[in-house]
Amino acid sequence: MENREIAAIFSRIADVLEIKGENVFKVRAYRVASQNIVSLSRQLGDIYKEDPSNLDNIPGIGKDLKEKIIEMIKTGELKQYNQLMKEFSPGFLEMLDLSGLGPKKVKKLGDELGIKNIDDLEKACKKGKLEHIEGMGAKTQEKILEAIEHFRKAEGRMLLPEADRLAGEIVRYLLRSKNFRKLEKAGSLRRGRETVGDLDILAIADDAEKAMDHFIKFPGVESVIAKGHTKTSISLREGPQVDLRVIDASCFGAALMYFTGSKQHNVELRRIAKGQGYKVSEYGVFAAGAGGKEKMVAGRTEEEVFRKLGMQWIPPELREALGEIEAAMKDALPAGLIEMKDIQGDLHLHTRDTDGRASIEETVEEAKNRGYKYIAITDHSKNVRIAHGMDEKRLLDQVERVRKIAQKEKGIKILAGIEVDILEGGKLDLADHVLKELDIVIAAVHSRFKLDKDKQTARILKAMDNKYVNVLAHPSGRLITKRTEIQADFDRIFRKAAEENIFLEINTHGERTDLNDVHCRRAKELGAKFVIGSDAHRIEQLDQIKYGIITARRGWLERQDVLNTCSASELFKALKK
Ligand code: DGT
Ligand code: CA
Ligand code: CA
Repeated sequence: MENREIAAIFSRIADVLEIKGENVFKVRAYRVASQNIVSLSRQLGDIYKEDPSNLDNIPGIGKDLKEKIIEMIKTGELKQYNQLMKEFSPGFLEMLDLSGLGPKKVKKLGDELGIKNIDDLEKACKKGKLEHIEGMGAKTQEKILEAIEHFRKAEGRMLLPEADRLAGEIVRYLLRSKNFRKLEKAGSLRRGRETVGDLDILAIADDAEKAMDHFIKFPGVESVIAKGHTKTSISLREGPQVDLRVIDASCFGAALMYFTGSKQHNVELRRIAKGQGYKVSEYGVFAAGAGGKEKMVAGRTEEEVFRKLGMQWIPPELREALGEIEAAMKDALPAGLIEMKDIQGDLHLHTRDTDGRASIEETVEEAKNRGYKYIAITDHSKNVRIAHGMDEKRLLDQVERVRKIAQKEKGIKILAGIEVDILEGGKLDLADHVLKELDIVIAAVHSRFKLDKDKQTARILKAMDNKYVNVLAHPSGRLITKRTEIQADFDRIFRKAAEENIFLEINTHGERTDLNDVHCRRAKELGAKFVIGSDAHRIEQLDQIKYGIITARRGWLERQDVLNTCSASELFKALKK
């Protein structure tokens, strides 16, 4: 069992014990264990194999929990957990996946209204039954309905990073068989959509039958949906379906294009090909030959197919039928579409001075390991109380420490910054005379997401008037499955950003990827510039920046549109206002 599966079980046990009204210390023990396991850099199974007593060194794991971990490593399950799950009707615990609903509320809904699942809950909310329950009310009810709507939209779909990780595991597993000559991820994952339905993998194999036999033995398999020579589908314990297709090398490019999609892109492409006298399918590009017989004229590689159709090769992230085909025919695709290797540094990072895990020094070390030329330390301001946000005095103290560390570092520039809250009326949470001391000021909305459109727009525009603001962080405020975007006139915000030399952030923390692809493309049209920030709260989260690159690419952004692709000296120039 993987660490994240073990951590998920402990976290679910904590929830369930809380619903059952068990001792708070016991509940907390499971929760802490779960969190600590998630942040381990090695697999528990490996630690155990090396020497079982090393499990004792993991913080927050006592004798009892250690036994349970060993049971899961050895048997792939936990009896206590299976037993606990039997005590609840199916669907009841699913309510815990709704944003804003914790164990306490779920228990109350069950006890007082007899609610058994999300459908019950939705009905109860619509009838106004939560209004009279202590600690809830009309507002909670509204929020729950919204959470349900979000949940339904995302149901059955994974977030991109999760899909990417799973597909990576499967491909690594498949490669252990010497049978595969080529493996490619296709579908929405290859296009980099922010959520992914099922996983599509294409292969060239020496022996298709053996390849499929190996595939269905993947350790994460729950069931085999259909098994054939050319296509086999499995479903995974973690949820999604995976389709593996074994393709003939002679038409691999055509198949890869077809199964990358999107559907709309395929339709448009075929229409244009038809106008040129070609028929395009997953088997290749065909032209009418002698005697009315069709002749295959391209298909081995994608490049070959696009060339035949008189187009540039289109990066998968752009294949959404949003003008990319026309552009490719005119040689007008973005020439320098941004890539991971263009990124020179990360300008949105938290430390343990507020709600991050790492010290400033550890963060700097991590950035150096990545070969970054610069980073910015940007903790929270005081308005974000749960994050232990800093007031002016604490910030100035941090700046002093950052400067000291910066002096000692040769290869990397360390910027002193802040992620300062935009208060309800548009004022910033910290005084100008302190902001003035910083190298970078990121302004962000973290509260009052529900203001009406005029007020919200005015609030943000006013914050952008502050002459020290360099970046507007996660401008739309949405979380993919959990929170809709704020109501605001984004065109006005994007125009103002362009005028005031304020960079719009693509924030890659958790479910943000905000700005999203559509906003990026629009903002670029309006002349705005961007920055991609990981907003990491732990050092491993610096990795997330790669998903911001994908978003930027889907938004047609090029290297020169993104601030943190430039050299350190250009960076300081760009931030001077
Ligand atoms: P997903 O899985 O919902 O996130 O989205 P996709 O894009 O991966 O869609 P999926 O898995 O149903 O199919 C993979 C690709 O195969 C899709 O992007 C385009 C192609 N495809 C599937 N069905 C059709 C179809 O009926 N017509 C056309 N033209 N292409 C299709
Ligand atoms: Ca798919
Ligand atoms: Ca599929």
